[in-house]
Parts: sequence; C-alpha cells; structure tokens
Amino acid sequence: MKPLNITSQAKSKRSDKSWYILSAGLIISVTVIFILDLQFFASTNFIRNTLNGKMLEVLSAADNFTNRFIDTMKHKLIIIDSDIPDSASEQHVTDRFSNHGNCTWPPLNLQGRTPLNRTDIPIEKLDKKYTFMADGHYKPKNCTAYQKIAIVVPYRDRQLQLRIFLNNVIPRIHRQQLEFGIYIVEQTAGSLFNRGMLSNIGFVQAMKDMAYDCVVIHDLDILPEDDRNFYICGDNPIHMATKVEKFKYRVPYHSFAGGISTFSRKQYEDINGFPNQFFGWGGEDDELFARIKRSNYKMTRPFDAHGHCGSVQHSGQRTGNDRMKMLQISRKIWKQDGLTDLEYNLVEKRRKQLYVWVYADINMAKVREKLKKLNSPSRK
Ligand code: BGN
Repeated sequence: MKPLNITSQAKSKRSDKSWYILSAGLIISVTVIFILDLQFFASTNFIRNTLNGKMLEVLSAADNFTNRFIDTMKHKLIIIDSDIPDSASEQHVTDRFSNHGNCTWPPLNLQGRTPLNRTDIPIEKLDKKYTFMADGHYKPKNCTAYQKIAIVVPYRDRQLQLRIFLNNVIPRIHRQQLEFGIYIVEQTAGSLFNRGMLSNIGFVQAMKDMAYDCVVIHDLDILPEDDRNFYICGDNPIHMATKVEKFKYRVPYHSFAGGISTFSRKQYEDINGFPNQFFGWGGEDDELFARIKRSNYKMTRPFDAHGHCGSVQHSGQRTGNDRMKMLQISRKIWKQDGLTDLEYNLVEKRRKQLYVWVYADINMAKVREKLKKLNSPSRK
C-alpha cells in the first residue's frame, strides 16, 4: 500500500502545481480582458460619462446608435388601413421620387428621443441662435440634402407657441441634414379658422418659391420629440404624429391623420390637397385620410418607438358645427374641392429670418357659395 501512497502524494503535488498555473493564467487573462475592455469603454466615453453621472445620456446615445443603424436604415414604416382596425402591416419604403443628395444618410449626429424645450425665448434671441437660417430657409453647406422640405404651419394668434415651435423644430430638422423652408400661414381675422385651406395656401406658396420634394403639414402645438422621426417623404404619405402627449402618447383613433403629415408634391396633388370647406375645428384631417385612401395611397407611420410627440398647451379653436355634414358631402365633391379650386387673397408674404410669413384672407361666404353649386342636385 505504501508505494501507492507515495505515488498519490506526488500526483496530488503535481496537480496542485498545475492548479496554481491554471489559476494564475486565468487571473492574468481576466485582467488583460478587463484592461482592454476599460480602454474600449473609455474610448466610447462610457466610463467618463458614468463617472460624471451622465448615465442617461449614454443610454440614449447607445439607443440612438442601435436604432439609427437598424431601423432608420430600413426606413421601416407602418401602413395604416382604416377598414381593418388595428391591422398595421410593415412596409419597407423606397424613395423612388426623391433626388438623392450626397449628405450622409442617415445623418450622423442624431440625438434619438429628447424632451421638448418649452422655454420661451424671444424671437431676437432665436434669430441669433439659428444664424444658419436666412429668409426662412436652410440648405446644408457642404453637401446636397437628401430631400428639400417645406414645413407648412396653419396659424392664427399664438405667438408663444410659435416661438416654442421654432426653437424645437429648427434644431431637429437641422440635425436631420435636410434642406428646408418654414411657412407660417396666418389667416386674417374674420372668418372661422380653416386649417385645410391654410395648408393648401402654404403648399402653393412654398412651391412658388422652389421645387420642394416634400411638404409637411405641421400643427403648431404638436412637436416631434425624436430625431429619428424624419421630416421626409416616401412612396406613400407619412403620418408622423403617432404617439402624441395630449392623447396619452397614443393616437386618438386608428385612422387619425392630424398633427403632422408629409406628402410629395405628386401625392398632395393626387389627393387634391385638403378640403377647403371645413371651417372651425375638426374633420378636415378625417377627410384628408379619406382622400389618401380614395387616391389609392396608404397612409404610413414611422417605426413605433420613433413617433413620440410633445404637445404645447393653448386655448382651443371654435368647433366647426357642420363638420359631420361636410364629411358626407366631401365624399362626392372632393375632386372639385381642394387645390383645384383654391381661392384666397394673399395680403402679405414676408421673408423673416426663421420663417416665411404668409398672411392670407379667406372669404368664408364666397367659399360656401361654391359649395352650394358643387352640391346642387343637378350635379349629383
Ligand atoms: C376627431 C376630429 C379630428 C381631430 C381628432 C383629434 C371630427 C370629425 C367628426 C367626427 N374629427 O374627432 O378632426 O383631429 O378628433 O382631436 O371632429
């Protein structure tokens, strides 16, 4: 039994030794990996920012990184079909009509989702902050933009909201490296507010200035919170206001087309723009959705996580009492009511630094006079 003991002792000594070597090797490799990792994270600002307590910023940057390369590269949009409620199918959009520029796409300095800046900054200070804008227009200096965008905002008497709008939208669309013009289309006092007609006026006035690829009809009080919700056009109209703060970060109903929507020139002309006959709050966006469908387009929405929009409070507009009736009539007359029969009086068009101010007079009595003719029994 003795020799056997000696051998087993020797064996156990040997295995002790190899155990030490193995452990030492393991510790050394872990240390090396740790140091390399440290260098890697340090190089991506991870450690520096965590130590500074900037964890949130880093997380959003990481989120930005992943989503920029995965989602926006795919241009993932969702088709909305009102006939089948809640059946959203996904579509990969190609931009057949657009003149592709040579600016990096998607842009490199996007910030992902960031809260709105609600500070009221005087217009003179905004002018100084956004010196890259002139005559309500911006064009990237060293490259050609992916698309040229006209932002059209129906407006009346909301100066505070206008300043907040400018201070949020300008830097966001600037980071998106697009060429853009901002058109604030104000309705003179008198007739009830007509969002549809002001949108049509903005479209016409913008296209007079230059051949924009894309027009964005934008409410003053609904503002994107996410750079990845691009102000661009695709094969189909894009509805951008998909998770709106005032609707608990949802859409109020599946076919909601209000807030912010984008159209190529052709799309807007094909649907004959907005109806002109909706005076007062409500309904014109429902008719817009119907026009998109009637013209065989499909309304699309950005990838879910990118559609957050903040809302800026204001007192409401007077409701349009006959909007239900108008929705009925519009079904029959939509091809004659819109861009094709647009009549207004352009009181002023002034190029300010941050936007083009279009001041237009709409004569409600005259517009409604046309409705009588369009809707007369002899035309049915
Ligand atoms: C709807 C309005 C829309 C408005 C949304 C969200 C009408 C038409 C008669 C039913 N539609 O009710 O215009 O954008 O609410 O506020 O009023």
